[in-house]
Amino acid sequence: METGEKIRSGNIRAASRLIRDIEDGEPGTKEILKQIYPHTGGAHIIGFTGPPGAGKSTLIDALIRLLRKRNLRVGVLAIDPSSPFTGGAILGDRIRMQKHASDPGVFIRSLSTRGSLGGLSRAAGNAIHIMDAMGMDYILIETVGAGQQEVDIINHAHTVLVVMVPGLGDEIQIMKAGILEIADVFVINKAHFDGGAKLNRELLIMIDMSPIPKGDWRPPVLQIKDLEEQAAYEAGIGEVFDNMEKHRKYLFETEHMGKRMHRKMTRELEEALSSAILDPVLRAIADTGELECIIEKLVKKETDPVTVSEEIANKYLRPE
Ligand SMILES: Nc1nc2c(ncn2[C@@H]2O[C@H](COP(=O)(O)OP(=O)(O)OP(=O)(O)O)[C@@H](O)[C@H]2O)c(=O)[nH]1
Ligand SMILES: [Mg+2]
Repeated sequence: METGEKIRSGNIRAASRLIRDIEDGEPGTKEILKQIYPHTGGAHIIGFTGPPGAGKSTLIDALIRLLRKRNLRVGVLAIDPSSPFTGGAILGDRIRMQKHASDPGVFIRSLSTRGSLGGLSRAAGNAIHIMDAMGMDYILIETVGAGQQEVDIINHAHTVLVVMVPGLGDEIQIMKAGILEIADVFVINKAHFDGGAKLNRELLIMIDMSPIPKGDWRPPVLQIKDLEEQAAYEAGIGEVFDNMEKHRKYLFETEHMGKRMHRKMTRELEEALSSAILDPVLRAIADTGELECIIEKLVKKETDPVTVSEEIANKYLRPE
């Protein structure tokens, strides 16, 4: 069987290898991505973002269990180096995650934020396509909500959950800038802890004050009880799932799925163009040592970035 077919049959080993080969820049991976692309589009993609330690991985782990109980297949992509998925967290979390390793209906991968040549968002996009082609019903992406890079990754999702936790103070304030533009559902973890009610109130006020057009989706604010109170926690997870489904339904029943797909495709095209045009040019000038010379000249102000870019474009992008 060819790699593309193996992936479409849900072969976890083939998918892992392809993701690794893409990361390593192995030749031939683009052909496989082309082959599988027509078989994507079936998965609902959910982004989870929020400050470090807010409980994203814990929430995802509980959702995996819920989805598996319903016989739904799930791919998980973790983009946080400190995430339990990537092995950076405390032992208990790692053991919890490993439970899923033997389940063929679960495929968990992590992407490192370090040394990801050619853009993390593109790498995430490719990994999502692979999981989608594998026939996953849901793809859950975890990122720590901070910079533009994370927002770019989140743009690959259909539904975005922002996970928050009381007591983080300033970090939350920082996160609030622009958060409404990306959040479809807010989840307050450990909601009954000190500051939980205040956080809830603040989020509701923020949503009330935002100019959401009438009839459009208003992000619900869900409150999750402590993990230790197992039944209450599970009930909270059920509510998260219900709201994921509600949002999915909303997207399909309105023009919003189309809008999101437009945004997603714009992003993917930009990333593919950068892979097809920018990367080879950068590689070419790096290999010849030209890049270093250019940077030296720039540092000494012997030239400027605009002039240099024009010269490079003339040299490398001129039609045959
Ligand atoms: N008591 C309690 N602890 C929780 C709860 N949810 C998560 N935790 C713990 O809080 C810590 C952080 O949770 P994670 O799920 O790793 O948080 P995260 O948002 O994925 O963190 P990063 O990936 O580092 O950004 C872990 O030790 C969890 O076990 C909860 O509801 N109650
Ligand atoms: Mg995590």
